[in-house]
Amino acid sequence: MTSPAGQAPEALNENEAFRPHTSHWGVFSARMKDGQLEVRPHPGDPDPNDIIQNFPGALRHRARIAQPMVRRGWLENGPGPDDRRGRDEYVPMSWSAVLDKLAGELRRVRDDHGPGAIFGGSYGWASAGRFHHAQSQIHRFLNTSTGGYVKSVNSYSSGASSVLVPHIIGDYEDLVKRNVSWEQIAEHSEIVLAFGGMALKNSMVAGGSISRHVERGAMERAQARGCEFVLVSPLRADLPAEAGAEWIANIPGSDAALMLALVHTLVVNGLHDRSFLDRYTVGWPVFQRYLLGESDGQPKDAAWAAAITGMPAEDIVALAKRLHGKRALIVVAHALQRAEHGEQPVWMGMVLAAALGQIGLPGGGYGYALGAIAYYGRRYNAVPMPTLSQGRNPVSDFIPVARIADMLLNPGTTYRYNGQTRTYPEIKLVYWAGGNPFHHHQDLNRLRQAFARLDTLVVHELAWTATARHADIVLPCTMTLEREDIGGNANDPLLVPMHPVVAPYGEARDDYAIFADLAERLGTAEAFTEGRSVRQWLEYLYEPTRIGLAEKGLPAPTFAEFWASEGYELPQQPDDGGKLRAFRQDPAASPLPTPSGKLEIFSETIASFGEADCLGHPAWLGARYVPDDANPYVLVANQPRTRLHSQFDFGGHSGEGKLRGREVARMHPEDAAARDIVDGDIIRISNERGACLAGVIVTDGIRKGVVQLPTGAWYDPVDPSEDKPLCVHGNPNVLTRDIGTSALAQGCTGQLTTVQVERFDGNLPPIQAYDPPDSAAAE
Ligand SMILES: Nc1nc2c(c(=O)[nH]1)N[C@H]1C(S)=C(S)[C@@H](COP(=O)(O)OP(=O)(O)OC[C@H]3O[C@@H](n4cnc5c(=O)[nH]c(N)nc54)[C@H](O)[C@@H]3O)O[C@H]1N2
Ligand SMILES: Nc1nc2c(c(=O)[nH]1)N[C@H]1C(S)=C(S)[C@@H](COP(=O)(O)OP(=O)(O)OC[C@H]3O[C@@H](n4cnc5c(=O)[nH]c(N)nc54)[C@H](O)[C@@H]3O)O[C@H]1N2
Ligand SMILES: [Mo]
Repeated sequence: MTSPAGQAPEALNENEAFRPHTSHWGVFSARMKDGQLEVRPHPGDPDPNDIIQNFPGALRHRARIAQPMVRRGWLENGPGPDDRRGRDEYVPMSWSAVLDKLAGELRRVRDDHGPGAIFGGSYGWASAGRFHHAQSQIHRFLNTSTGGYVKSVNSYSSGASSVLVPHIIGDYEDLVKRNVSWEQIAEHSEIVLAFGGMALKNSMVAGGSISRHVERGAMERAQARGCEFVLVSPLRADLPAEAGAEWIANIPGSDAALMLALVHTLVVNGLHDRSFLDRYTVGWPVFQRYLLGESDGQPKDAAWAAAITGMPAEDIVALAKRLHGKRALIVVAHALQRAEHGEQPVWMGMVLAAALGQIGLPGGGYGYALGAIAYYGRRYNAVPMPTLSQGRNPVSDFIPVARIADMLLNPGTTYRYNGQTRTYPEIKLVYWAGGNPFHHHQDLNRLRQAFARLDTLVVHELAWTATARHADIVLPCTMTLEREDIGGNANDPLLVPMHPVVAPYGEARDDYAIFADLAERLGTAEAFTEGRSVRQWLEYLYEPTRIGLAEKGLPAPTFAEFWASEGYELPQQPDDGGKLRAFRQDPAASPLPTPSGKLEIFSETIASFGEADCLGHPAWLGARYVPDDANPYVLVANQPRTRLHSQFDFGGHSGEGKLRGREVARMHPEDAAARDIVDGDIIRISNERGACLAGVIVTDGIRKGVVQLPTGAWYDPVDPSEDKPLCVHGNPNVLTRDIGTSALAQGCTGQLTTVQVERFDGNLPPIQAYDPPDSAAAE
């Protein structure tokens, strides 16, 4: 191995001490003993979770990719559209041969079509670790070595809110990360109204690292102090028992109507905070005319909302009165905006909090997405975090991230996004490292058609995900426990030396090493590697943190001292409520970064875009998920408890949560009885886009008429040559619709759809998702 990136990590210490590591779901330590991986959570974590227990079974699972592979059709016929992707054979190849081929293909696409024909958005969560962060690596590689790439903007998490919030509140990060904290809830909140809840299954996770899970304890302390929690959600488990919550099981997708009726009730009873609305907001008068029905003839009152939400009118009125006069916090989960018209509940949540006059007060106001991820509601670190520079992308073209299938299927056509009319580029090559579109995208049968159109699909993966199985070139990468790194998160104080505990699986290599050797072939090695080995990069990335500590007059360990430690506690910034608190204290001196400097209940900017599905003020635009005879249930496709997305679905903890190997759906007892379904059955969930099997738990913890199936079971088509094969494993994205939230944001709408459900009595097909695809003899 000649490139600096190829140097071996330090010697591994089998049978010895546990050494620190971290993951998106918690800091832990690990060791190999007698060939077995053992993991245990960080001793300082008050509420660790079992997702780390997916590591031992996953480490050497047959689903891992052992060597570089090339799809037979691509090898034989060269680059080009091919609907055999997803059902073709693979041919193993040596690293040097496969990288020669890939470098040649990158050169061809760049020279013949320009870098604007390369899609390198590569969305996905990858693994923790500040250096081996797959997106940073791939973007840095494409920027230095191919002349750039078409990127994606925003996320599947917050596609609608991250576009909306800058127009109406200000900086998105300030809203979710420097606003109401768990410390404030424990101490100050008197009532927390949580739309979509703050499920502990979700706050298990924080991208990058998390050393302390505080959410359960904070809710417990608040409740013991007398704080009331009210959960509005189709699932009771969306708040923990510790919150002692009252559960309102509303109809999915109806929250904006409920919020309108709550504000309507405040207004007609004179309970809205007029001085707050005058001083801190713009556009209330226009909105109030809509609210009272003066502009459209329909007052948005409790009786109107009762039919839409499934909540009795008198309960809506009582809830509005209960919110008044208290330190009230309105929480809106990300999930509510991952649906058609998802902008509306996010905007209405702000309006409700403003009408209560609570924004900017400790423990009060608007806690958008609080509890969805464990880096929300925390303090920021006071020193810089190690960060790998991605360099500059010479290509300015982009798509909103969830529009990928639209882009591939409709090159040259136009679409609306954030006030612009944009044109989809013509993409020839897609390069993915660190994400799984066959996990995250909607309408997977449509995604397969989109990928069939490409010249070339390249994937770096540690396991045979469905995305890897559709690729033309599959490059096996290391998993986190096979490499050294620095772990941390800007909202968690512990900086973690991540030690490797085992040698790479098969021929797997770090993403960095793969890109370094590709860059060598493209003549850009120096620009990509800057001549550093992995260890030299870690030392280099650590330096700004060390300098930050020294400048504060704090002990500033050298890299060697940090590396020998169990982790280093960084200083944190005060929990000061951020820009919203400062704005409340002095709106003239600390205006919000919106066009008016205030909270925008009416946005001139959004109104000027003229979109029918996102007006100048929040509104009820009609129900989007209405059951009918063909599809009588609303499906909630939310985040899984036993893993992060699709990661290590083949691990032990994820497997234990399944039923006869299938992902588990939840149904209400009356719905189950009507279909002769009992607890433990296998069901078939279907609609016009596709079908999947799932196990079923029958429970009264779900609203009648709603079926819930979490994401993350690997796509497992029984016969991939069919257009709409049955997924035998329970991936809900064969059912969800691939459509944007609105012309404003074009966000992901994967959370909700409508479906049919029946008992499955046929022979149960085996799970094949983890078996490597057929491969031919080596080249
Ligand atoms: N129906 C529906 N769909 C949804 C959602 C929903 O609510 N409903 N939620 C959406 C949301 S919020 C999100 S964020 C997305 C998540 O979608 P993704 O982030 O794409 O899902 P992950 O399973 O985390 O995919 C990460 C992939 O990276 C691989 N990986 C891990 N480490 C490395 C590494 O070091 N190098 C490389 N090359 N690969 C690595 C893993 O094996 C895994 O396949 O899903 C979205 N999809
Ligand atoms: N264990 C685990 N934790 C995770 C993740 C994971 O994969 N596994 N993923 C992480 C990521 S990337 C993200 S972005 C966050 C996502 O955070 P969210 O998007 O908030 O999480 P979800 O679990 O999809 O949805 C939360 C709850 O919203 C409820 N809900 C759905 N639709 C509606 C509706 O219309 N109205 C109301 N009132 N409630 C509704 C559902 O019952 C659901 O359980 O979670 C993070 N946390
Ligand atoms: Mo997400």
